[in-house]
Amino acid sequence: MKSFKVLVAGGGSGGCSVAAKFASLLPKGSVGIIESAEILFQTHYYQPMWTLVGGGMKSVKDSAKPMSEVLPKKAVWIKDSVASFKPKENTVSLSSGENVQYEYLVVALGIKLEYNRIKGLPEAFETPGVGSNYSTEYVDKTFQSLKDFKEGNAIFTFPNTPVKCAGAPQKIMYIADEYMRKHGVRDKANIYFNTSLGALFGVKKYADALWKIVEERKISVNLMHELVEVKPDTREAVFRLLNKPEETKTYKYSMLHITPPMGPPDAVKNSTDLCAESGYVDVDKYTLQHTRFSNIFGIGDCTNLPTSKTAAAIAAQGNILYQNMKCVMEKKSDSKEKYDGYTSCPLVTGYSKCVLAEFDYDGNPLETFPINQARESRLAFHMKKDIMPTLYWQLFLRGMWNGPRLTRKLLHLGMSK
Ligand code: FAD
Ligand code: UQ1
Repeated sequence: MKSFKVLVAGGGSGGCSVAAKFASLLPKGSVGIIESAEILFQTHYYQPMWTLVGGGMKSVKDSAKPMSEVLPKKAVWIKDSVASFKPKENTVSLSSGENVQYEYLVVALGIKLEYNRIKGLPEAFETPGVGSNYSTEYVDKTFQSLKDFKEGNAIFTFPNTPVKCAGAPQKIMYIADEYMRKHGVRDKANIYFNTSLGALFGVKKYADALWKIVEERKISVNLMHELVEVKPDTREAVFRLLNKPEETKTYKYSMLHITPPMGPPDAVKNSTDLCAESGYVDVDKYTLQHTRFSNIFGIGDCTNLPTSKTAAAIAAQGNILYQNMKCVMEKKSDSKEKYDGYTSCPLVTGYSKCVLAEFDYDGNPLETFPINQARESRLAFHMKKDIMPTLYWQLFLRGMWNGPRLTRKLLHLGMSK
């Protein structure tokens, strides 16, 4: 049986960046990464770019690099998928039937997209007007639908589950609004944000700013609306009204952008020793250590950390995980490093502007720059579009970006948390 000092399950944002940290610390071959990414294409995607792909500003190709280029060279890539975890035996079972043993395990399997929980999907993606920025398969359809749009309803949805990047479902709506204005069809469009949530955004400071933007741009927000069915033949989308669960409301669409329901990966959900009741990896919200197995840690979208699931959050989590796991490995008393829930969402509001939300577990803003980041800014847009991709590929994935905490402290002359 293969055996590793540190085994990392998943080679996405969290898995790759944490594996890089441990691969630098330990001798060659000590770190194993199980990553199934599309056995044929073996690609790592920079998912935050898909918002820009949906708006025609970048291509899917721009968001991709071969997995072999990004995974740390000193680590061993196990090209298989995790079937289940056996934490009591310190092993992971693979789909091939093999088992892999570990001393320390990091779980970083991301979140699962569940398009098929909506009646009519995924088939409706083959019909005009329906797209989704959450998948490489459907993101080009978003821009195609925008280009084809002539008149009618453009509807943007938000599911009744946790999601990754909770701002992304509305970013594409602001981009679409600007595109339609530029192309002279905005007068003939009704734009709807039909969200399952009871708020436009979880943090008041940014929600207030976004409400002003939707009002200015004449966008209709329908709260507590969950998409349950797409009928491509009649171009209708059916929503369950969550405050009157027996009732549904049907909207005609010319364009429909779908954010799918999401859930924990099967391998986590089915390993009851590993997951919380919600099905996500059960970790301590401050240390990222598993609540029952001291040699297991979790990071990113697959965990039950009560913060907004983003790569920015993972940048901050990565260093906390590394410090705390290293302490356990060296049998030192607990490290003092505690994760404060830092997360960030660059809420792109068009083709040149962005509201840069940054906040902690308590919803307190933790802004990097000494300006009011709830105001739309060109600088934030430039950072999102032109700086973040390089930072992601060159620093973050190599385990060398732990988020903007130090920059924030410097720019606030040490007065910020
Ligand atoms: P992932 O990066 O998804 O990695 C999980 C990995 O596990 C994948 O490589 C997968 O192939 C692998 N895997 C899954 N199951 C198995 C298995 N059984 N066996 C082996 N391997 C498996 N974040 C930001 O910070 N800023 C943004 O602006 C932003 N915008 C976004 C816009 C969009 C449209 C989307 C989709 C996401 C956005 N995000 C943004 C969120 C960010 O991309 C994710 O939160 C982040 O990539 C999650 O990292 P992860 O490691 O948890 O999961
Ligand atoms: C960030 O650290 C990060 O991770 C690499 C992102 O993902 C792409 C982000 O979108 C953002 C906004 C941050 C936070 C960084 C700064 C400088 C605010």
